[in-house]
Amino acid sequence: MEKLIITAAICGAEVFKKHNPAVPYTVEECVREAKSAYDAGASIIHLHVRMDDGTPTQDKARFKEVMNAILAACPDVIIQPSTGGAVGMTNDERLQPTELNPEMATLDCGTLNFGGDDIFENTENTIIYFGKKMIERGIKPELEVFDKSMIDMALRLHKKGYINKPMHFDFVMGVNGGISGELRDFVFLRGSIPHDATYTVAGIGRYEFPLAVAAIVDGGHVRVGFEDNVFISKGVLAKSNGELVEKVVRLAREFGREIATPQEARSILGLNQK
Ligand code: KMH
Ligand code: ZN
Repeated sequence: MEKLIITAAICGAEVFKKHNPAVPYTVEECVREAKSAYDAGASIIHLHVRMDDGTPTQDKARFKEVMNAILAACPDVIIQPSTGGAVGMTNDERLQPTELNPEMATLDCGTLNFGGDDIFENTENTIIYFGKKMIERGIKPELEVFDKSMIDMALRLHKKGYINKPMHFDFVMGVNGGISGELRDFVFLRGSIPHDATYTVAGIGRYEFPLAVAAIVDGGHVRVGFEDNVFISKGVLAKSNGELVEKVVRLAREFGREIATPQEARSILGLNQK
């Protein structure tokens, strides 16, 4: 089996210090969390950024500052900025970090309810617009799918030339409004992607580690981090993103799966070597 790529989603846009005091807002806090995850075995940092008061932002200058600071501490790590941002942001606001020519970025493949009155809007035209920008800028998209229909959308848009192969999916499972994190649903998603595609799984909340194990044994890849889950075990807050990554590394070792370095992750995902 291929080595395991671990992605750390270190802060997200919907989780705050009131949920876990270690959620990073400042540049220094982002570096601390990214480095803890990298040192533990993460090869990709999925990145959202905040203002110092915790407000989510897609500001290009803020992304540049945080990305440069993370790269100074973790020189070979793959930084994957979010183009999802936070609910309610405009498309061009969300796309700002792609102007920094990252190796990867997320591409959200459909609209969904996002709890309460929130709607995370990604119309077909939005996905096409984002897909074209990523092709133009040489960025590999991580195709965020919150439901099976979003895989179908990505496959249709691949046929129309807006998303290149080989495709790399992220099954985000357990969002309030998306597909659940049950094993049955994991098997359904996993069986719905092309044979030459890769995938990672991001289980939300209590689904994080059970789905990590499913991907480990299936030959997929794993995303963990405060964006998805702030607990190391039931009722116990994780001290850092690194602690969440360490747990995945332990689980992977139990099942005989080795951990990919960032360079190995680049070769598995077809990114240019650095
Ligand atoms: N914050 C969510 C609304 C992504 O990073 O592309 C969207 C999200 C997905 O987190
Ligand atoms: Zn995200």
